[in-house]
Parts: sequence; structure tokens; C-alpha cells
Amino acid sequence: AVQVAAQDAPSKFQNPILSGYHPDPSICRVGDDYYLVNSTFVWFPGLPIYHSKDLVNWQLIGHAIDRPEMVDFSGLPDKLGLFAPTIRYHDGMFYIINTCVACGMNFYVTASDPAGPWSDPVWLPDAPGIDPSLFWDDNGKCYYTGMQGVEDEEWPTQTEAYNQELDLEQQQLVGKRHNLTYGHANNASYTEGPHLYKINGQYLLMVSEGGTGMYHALTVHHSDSVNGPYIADYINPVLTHRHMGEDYPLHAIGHGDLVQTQNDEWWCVMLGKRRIERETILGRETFLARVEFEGQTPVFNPGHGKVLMEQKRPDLPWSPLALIPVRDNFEGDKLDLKWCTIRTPHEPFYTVSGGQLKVQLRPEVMDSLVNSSILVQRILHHQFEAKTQMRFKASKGHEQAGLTVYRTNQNHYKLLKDNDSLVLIKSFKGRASEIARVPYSNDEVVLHVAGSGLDVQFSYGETEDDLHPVGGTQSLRVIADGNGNQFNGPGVGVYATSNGKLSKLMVAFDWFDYKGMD
Ligand code: 6LW
Repeated sequence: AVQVAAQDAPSKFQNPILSGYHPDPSICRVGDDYYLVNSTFVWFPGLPIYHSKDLVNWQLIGHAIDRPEMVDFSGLPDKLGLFAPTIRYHDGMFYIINTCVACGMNFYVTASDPAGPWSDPVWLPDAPGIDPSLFWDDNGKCYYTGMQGVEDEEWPTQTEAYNQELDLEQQQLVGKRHNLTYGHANNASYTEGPHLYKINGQYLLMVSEGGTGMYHALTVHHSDSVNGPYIADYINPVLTHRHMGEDYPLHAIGHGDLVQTQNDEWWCVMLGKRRIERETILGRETFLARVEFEGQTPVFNPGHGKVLMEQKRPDLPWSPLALIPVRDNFEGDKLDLKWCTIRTPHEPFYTVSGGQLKVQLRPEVMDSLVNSSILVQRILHHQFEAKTQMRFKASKGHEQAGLTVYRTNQNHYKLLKDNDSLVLIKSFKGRASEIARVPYSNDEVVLHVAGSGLDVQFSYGETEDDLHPVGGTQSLRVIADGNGNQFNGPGVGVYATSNGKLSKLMVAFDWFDYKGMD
């Protein structure tokens, strides 16, 4: 962190605290340090760990899932894989508990250093449902709090939050399972993301209700006993934007986790969706709100009753981070932590050396539910530019490499170079169409994309100072929430493929720029 004199620290902070694809945040504090984790579905590495000293400036320090042997996303659509995680610290050890949906279900990993390495997953085959959380009671017992569906034909969206003791020695759930709540604030639909806390001597159960869209909400429930009965708070939902109307630019507020600072303030991290013309481009992002307890009731942003885009910052030492440079020059022998591939890479397909990223062309294509030669980073801004300088000499038409704006295997853009041309392809709901093709035979090319609100424009050139638009203005609705995946978020990066045939070719990238404006 950069040193800032106390008098130079800002009095306010801006939301979101983690922009772009950062859903389902969970947080814990250890001394003066805060750690946060998000869900990542089929991105690999998965479950990014962020560190902060002030709850506002967050640095990516590692991933809980970063070895291909840990989980297998092969064949999974982009909305499955790693759902909402919980991070907790107990007795010298960090725990992340999570669900790999359609890839093994509930598991936890542990680490003494949250930057890693994390342990191999400990699978909990007896735990039904998703969204597990952990809670240690004063007597040292560890409780698993999860959510599961309820078999009810007339009420198919009803779910329940439940509790069961987790024996960490035996690494399995023991004893009886207890229903904690079915929820209530949205006709008891999709009660999920439960977290249990003990605050002022009472148990507090916070859950999300209404599903991760317009009707999302946080509700709290109180009990004198860990297994309930839990009584719903009078002021539920304690936080929601469901009543703000469809045109309010911030909606889907829910899925929160509470943290108490060393200075005795309470804050909550939660997910929300920013909208442009009722559409969400950047996916679910992480927001921060103040919480003050009135008796046992948590009041969110007292006097406002909603998530604020700007508010007084936590009473913590301001700890801004060094600015992330626009240009990644691929120095060293590893990719920066921000780079991810899609689905588990079972074989290495790239190298970083001599200031270049070299990517192997493989037969796999990003349109299939496999790991292709794709590397992306999150799009963090509504106004952004990405640019890369590529060296690539294809000898055959099926050998392609270039730039991609990716949301799912079915919804993405790619600007690719082959043996004699550059082609811009749009894939929308699984249908690929060629938008533009221009002759191009140089080995070296700069590829560029600029996003602005709902619009996106691709361009190319022999140098970065001489760029020509290709394909006209296109729509980012292609990668928006409304058109496919409401769970993950968008990425921008590089891609190479030999389209089903074998190839020995590698493509080299000299640098990659990501610049966010707004
Ligand atoms: C997550 C569930 C939800 O596990 O969506 O926002 C699921 N709510 O709690 C995927 O993010």
C-alpha cells in the first residue's frame, strides 16, 4: 500500500468497491487486515482473494482454486461451477467453503496464508444445496449453514436455510440438520446466501431472498439458540433496491456478509448490478454499506435505506494501492494474477518469457464447453479500452488468433487474424456471424476494442497510432446479463485456435493494455 498522510486521505469512498465481475462477496477480518472472496463459476483460477486495510482499496493477492487438480469444470456451461463462497478465519487458519455446482458440490479449503497455497478440497458429500457458510460458536463448535431446495410442486422457488454441525477433525457433517428459515420477505422465494453471526450475545442469521435479480433482498433473523427457532426481524428486508423501480441505475442488491472493524464499526459487503437502459454489462459487482445496530437490528445506511454510490468511508487508515499500469508487458515468467482462462486447463497452453506471452493454438474453440486457448481479464469499467500487439503467421485459414470480448461460450465477440485476413465475429445465443472481413497479411498487428456504455467498437492497425475501425459500432447487449448469463461477468483478452485441427503454431503477444475511464 502507498503511504498517505492522514490529512490527505479522502473523507468519502465510491461504490462499487470492486467493479466488474465480483459477485457473491464474503469477507472476514483478522486484526487490522480484511480479506474478501467472490464467486467465479468456470473461470480459472477461481475464487480470487482480495486484501484491504481500509475496506475500500482492495488488492488481488491470490486464488483459492489455482491448481487444475482441485476442481474440474469440463463440459460445464458458464453459469455453473463455483457458486457463492464464504471466507472465515478461525484459530490461525483461513477457511473458504464453497459449492462446485455440477462438479462435486460442497467443499472447503484451508490456508494459513490467504494468498495461498490453499489445501486440496475437502468434499462434504452429505451437505445438500449451495451457498455454504461457516460459523464457530463460543464453545468451539463449527456450524455449516447452507441452503437447499424444498420439494413443493406448488412452490418451486421455495428454499430453506439450514444448519448442521461440521466436525473438522472427521471432516464431515455430524448430528441433526436444523431448518433455520424458509425466508418470508419475497413470498419465501430463493432464500440463499445464509451467514450466521453471534452479535451482542444473540445469534443473527442473515440471508438473501428473492433471487439474484430485481427482487433481491437481505433479511435478518434472531435466535437465542444456534439451531433456532429464528424470529424474523420487524424491519425486514433490512436492505433491498426492489422498490426503487426498474429505471433505478443500481439494482439486485443482496447477498451480503457483515464485518466488524477493529474500531467497532459494522460494514456489509454485498452484490449489486449497475444498469444502463435497464441492461447490465459488467455483471454483479461488490458494494459496501454502513451498518449500525439499533438493539439487535442492523440498520443499513441509516437515514438512506439504500446502497449509496458515495458515502463517508470507514474509520480505518486510508491505504490506497499503487496504480495498476495500463500496459502489461508480460515481464517475468508468470502471468499477472488478473489473467484467467475459461474452464479447467488440463494441459499448459501458454508461456511467459522474454517479455512475450506465447499462446499455443489448439483444436478447441471457445464456443464449446471445454478449455480453449483463451486468457481474459475482467472488464471493470463502462468506458474501457483494450489493445494488444500480436505477432502471428498463420499458414492455413483455420489457424486464428486475436482479441476477444467474452461472456459465455455462446455470447462473445472475437477479432481474429488468419493467414490472409482479419475477421470480426459475433456469437449471440450460440449463433456465430461474420460481421466484417478485411484483407491483412502482415505478421504483426495491433488489435483494439473500445467499450462505451452499451456500444463497442473494434479496430486494427499495423501500429497502435494508426488504427482503422472494423465492423462499425456493435452492441454490448451481446454480452449483457439480459441475454444469457446472469451469474458471471464479462472479460477481455486474447484467444488462439486451430478450429478442430491440430496445429503446432504459437502466437506471440508483446503487450496487452487495459484502460478504464469510467
Ligand atoms: C449464488 C446464490 C445467488 O450461489 O446466485 O445471488 C448464486 N445469489 O446465492 C450464484 O451466484
